[in-house]
Amino acid sequence: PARLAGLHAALMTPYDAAGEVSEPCLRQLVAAVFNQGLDGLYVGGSTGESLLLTTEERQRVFRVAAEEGKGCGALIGHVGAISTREAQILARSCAALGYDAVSAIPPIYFQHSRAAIRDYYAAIVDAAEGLPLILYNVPAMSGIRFTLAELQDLLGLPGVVGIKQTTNDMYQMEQLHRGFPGLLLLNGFDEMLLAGLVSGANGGIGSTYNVMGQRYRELRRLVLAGDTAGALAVQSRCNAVIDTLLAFGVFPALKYLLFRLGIIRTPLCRAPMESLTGGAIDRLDAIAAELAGE
Ligand code: NGF
Repeated sequence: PARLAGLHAALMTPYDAAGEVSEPCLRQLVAAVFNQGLDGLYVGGSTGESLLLTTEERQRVFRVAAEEGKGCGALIGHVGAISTREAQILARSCAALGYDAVSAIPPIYFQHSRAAIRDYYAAIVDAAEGLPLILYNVPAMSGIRFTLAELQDLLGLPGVVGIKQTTNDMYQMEQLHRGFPGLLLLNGFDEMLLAGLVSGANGGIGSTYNVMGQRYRELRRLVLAGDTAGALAVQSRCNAVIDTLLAFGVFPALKYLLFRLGIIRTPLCRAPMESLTGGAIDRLDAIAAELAGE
């Protein structure tokens, strides 16, 4: 699925001052992401705080992103949930809204067997009405660490076309690349995009693409042109920013940048996600000024 390869922003969810999902800000953010020339949107993932939203809110975010982003690039809807039933409801929404693909974390919290996890993914494919499914492998957050053989089993399910690999394990990335020709293999950690691309990833999905989309496009262009040293220089510029974001909390810090860039109106995240602490503001203001000047 060539359309799904490339660089997709993991869309954030902006709120208004009362903490409700802000449709106008969401529309502005979608437009801002596509203005950076990115290939698509990953809607309602970790970055979208999806597990802190109600099912209705997640559906609203899907709808607004589709209304604003349709025709601008690929739309991937993250439908992962604790229950298969909720994931299926969300997958049906994505299908009805004309998304290009759905994606899902494995079911978390309860310790399910690998067979139950397989059934969960098969049920999502079933509900997605023909949309392809991209597995979301994120052991640091899900607590579920798949072996290569277990991933092979899931990738063999009808309808599963790819995997979003959010791990530091570049050995497994290369094994996926080598073992599954034609697999849609998307890098998860932005700070390792270069490593992921040279290990076989054919694109990436990231939170910091919301604000540094042009840098990541340049990085990928350089990799495709064979200029690894040039790509490393761009990765280092991205990582100098990411170091600061990680120090203050990636999501609140990113929201603050979007706020300073005039794209969203409040930098709030939804509790229990913490808000920004005072000490972060000066450094983030400097980053916002740097990004605004590019
Ligand atoms: O936030 C996480 C936690 N990962 C994202 C991305 O892989 C997934 C990554 O961009 C994502 O954004 C989503 O599902 O919405 C990091 O935030 C970034 O590399 C900083 O570490 O796994």
